[in-house]
Amino acid sequence: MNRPLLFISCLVSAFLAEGAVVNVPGGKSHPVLTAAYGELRSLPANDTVNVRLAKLDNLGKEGYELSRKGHTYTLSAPGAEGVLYGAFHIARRGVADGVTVRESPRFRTRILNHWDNLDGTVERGYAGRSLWKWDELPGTVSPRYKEYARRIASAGINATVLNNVNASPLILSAPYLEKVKALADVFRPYGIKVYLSVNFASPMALDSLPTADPLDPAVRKWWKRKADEIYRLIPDFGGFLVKANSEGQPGPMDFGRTHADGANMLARALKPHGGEVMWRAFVYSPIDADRAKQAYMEFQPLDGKFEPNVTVQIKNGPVDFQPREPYSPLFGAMPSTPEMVEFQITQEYLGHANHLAFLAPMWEEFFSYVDPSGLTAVAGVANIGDDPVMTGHPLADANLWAFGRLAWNPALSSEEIAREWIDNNLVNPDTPDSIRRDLVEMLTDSREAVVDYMMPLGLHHIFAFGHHYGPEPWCDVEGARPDWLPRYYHKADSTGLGFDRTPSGSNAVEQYPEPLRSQLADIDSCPEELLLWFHHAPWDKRMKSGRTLWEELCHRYARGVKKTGEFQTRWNAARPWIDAAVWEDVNDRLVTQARDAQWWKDACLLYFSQFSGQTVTEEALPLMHTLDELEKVILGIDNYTNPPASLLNSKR
Ligand code: GCV
Repeated sequence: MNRPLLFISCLVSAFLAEGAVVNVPGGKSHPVLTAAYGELRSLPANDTVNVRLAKLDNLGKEGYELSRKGHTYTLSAPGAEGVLYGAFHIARRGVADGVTVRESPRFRTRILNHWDNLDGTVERGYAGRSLWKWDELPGTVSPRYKEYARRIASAGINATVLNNVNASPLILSAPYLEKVKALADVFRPYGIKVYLSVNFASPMALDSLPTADPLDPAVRKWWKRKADEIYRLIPDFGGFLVKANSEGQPGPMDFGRTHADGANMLARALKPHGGEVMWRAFVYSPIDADRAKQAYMEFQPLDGKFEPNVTVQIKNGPVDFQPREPYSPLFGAMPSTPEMVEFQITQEYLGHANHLAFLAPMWEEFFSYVDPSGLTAVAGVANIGDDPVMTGHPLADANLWAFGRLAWNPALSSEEIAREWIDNNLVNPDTPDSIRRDLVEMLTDSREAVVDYMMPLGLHHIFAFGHHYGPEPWCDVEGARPDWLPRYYHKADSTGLGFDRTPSGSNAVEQYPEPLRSQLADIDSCPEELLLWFHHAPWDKRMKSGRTLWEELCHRYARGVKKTGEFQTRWNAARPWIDAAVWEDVNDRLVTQARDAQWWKDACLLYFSQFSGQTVTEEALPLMHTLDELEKVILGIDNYTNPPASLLNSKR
């Protein structure tokens, strides 16, 4: 078997066959319908698809109804997009014989955020360079743009922000807008709208205005003209994503204004064209308040002050995409303001493209706390680059798929999504059920394994400085902001471990509604997964398992390492059923993951044992490194200096 690793791989291979019989209604042509019919015709020749365009109760323009009798499908949809999504549903063989399914997306906007820079680099990208070849555009349009569009549309994604939220003003210059138009033209037939991240100081940078004050008439006029210019080129342009007054980015507060003033000014410029603003709530400054409290403190008082076409985009957790965080308390706290969630598909904090970490369980967990009906949209920071499989780790493709599927239907389970992806993309059709089951379990266990070997029990942000890959709970960088350093978060001392966010500490718990607030504030009712997020727990605290906190910590680190060994065993067993190149690639990465898990366990347990005053338990032995050795490792983005020999035993 040598199938390309694509969501729609069955379609791609079917291009070689004669193609299905597709009966379509007459009438006007539409670019999305043309693409949809193309997808349907590339189904196997023994399939027949009857397409009907009809108004259907309770189905929006992206919805569809689909039934199958043997090899004959009936696909009805009110709009072209529905036909396209229905076509992809057939392609993934998602409908049983004799059954009728009705589908429509839960969220209006299902959007990727690319953190791609105009120089071709990708911030927190681990899959090569940017897919967008800005130097060649608009003259040369790479075939990979269409491949990308089909691929994300097949997962149900309908929008994309092309550039980094740390935005270069240049993206709004006339030559770049021509490039953006070329991409929008490729994406349109796949139902994908283009958005741009904008730099709030663009009027100053591009046209030398003396200010970017959102209440200044000349600034308002500048943005209005810019919006008009964009819509002349791209009539269905989606709008702007903005990171303002965050990590050094300019924003309205530089001019004594509020986030609402800034967002509303942009919203008014876009409104006549039907565009919208996604304004990020990822803000924190080096002030006394606990970093986990700051987004709420800054944004909650602005509830009701935003224009209707502004949505506040909030990261899933209150700090920054950690392997496990509680949900951000801003969700549900701004009832008069549209809110959307930002997930991170790229694995900045979960082992980059080296570690298997299937993220559907993390997002499923989020939706178990946050009611999807309170959200208008879902964003995912893309894990896409120009490497051959686009996502670096071949199994990270499942995360892109999971993001799209959960943005379509947040009630789907991680198991269902994993199975769907494995069946359509990973294994060949003769694969025994037991192997499929093992692979599903390997995926669905993987995120918890990462939590265990990196940051169990609610520990967070104990990474090496800067690139967020390996462990450095001891990290100290002269002059660095305290809230960028691990000690700020783990607060290990002789009495215990963890960040006290109860009323006796930072009182971050007060931002959560009752009864959750009281549950989190009480050390005995706080879920153990979040214990050290909310509490400075004593080393001898008795856990549910009967172990002390210290013993439980050892147990969880050991369990994480053990899991990485099991992944290798399962992967070995699946070898005959998987494309050889994909198997080899993943196998190498699993070896690296197992090495790193050991490294995390040794580093964290040896470091924390200095405070607990206890030795590492039997279960967490052997230790392959000494703390001295590990503290001498100077981590770099792609390498490290002074590695102990044990860290060199890997191909990556
Ligand atoms: C795009 C974290 C990341 C940054 C990122 C930022 C954000 O701090 O480390 O690389 O910047 O989040 O989401 O804006």
